[in-house]
Amino acid sequence: MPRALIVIDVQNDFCPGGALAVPDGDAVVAPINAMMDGFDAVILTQDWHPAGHSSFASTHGAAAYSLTTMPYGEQVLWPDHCIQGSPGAAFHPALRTDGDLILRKGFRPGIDSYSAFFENDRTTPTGLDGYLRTRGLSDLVLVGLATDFCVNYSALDAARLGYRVSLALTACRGIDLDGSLAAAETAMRDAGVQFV
Ligand code: VGL
Ligand code: ZN
Repeated sequence: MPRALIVIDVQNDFCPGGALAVPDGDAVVAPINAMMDGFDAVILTQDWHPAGHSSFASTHGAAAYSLTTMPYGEQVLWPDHCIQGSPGAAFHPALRTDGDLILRKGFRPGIDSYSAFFENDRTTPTGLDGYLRTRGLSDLVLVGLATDFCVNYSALDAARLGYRVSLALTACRGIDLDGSLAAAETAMRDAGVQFV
């Protein structure tokens, strides 16, 4: 079965020294680079927010990592990160970017997009489902950052859309906000996501 590697958000702001650093985030780069040749397609995603994005705590005068309610539900407020065209939004400099598709998400000012498939209202599509289906890529391996947010949401949506989904855990790292890592692993397991 045609297999795609989906590399989620391996960007400077999610690596040590970045605005929203995931602990040990840069440790995913070497294993991901090594995996790339073993797939029929490689897709990389990039978190890509305009300045003043509604997911930024600073936009609301709120504390970073606090919660707010958006029209589409609960939303964590993050430090400013992955601003379009900024060094923080660039891929980690050692990441191979010779994949087939680079998909940007989170560019609408009023809505966040953790998942590579749907924005946080869970209905606005990014277009990735159409790309994968029209290329006949039915088997997905997810890697990247962060395990409990963008990787988790992407895996759950992919499973819901009918893909065979697995996570290469050695090539993922999480943020772990109030037990979010354990909750994400349980949710993914319940959705039929395989851990390899
Ligand atoms: C992410 C928080 C905010 C992620 C993106 O890539 O997991 N997390 N934006
Ligand atoms: Zn973001």
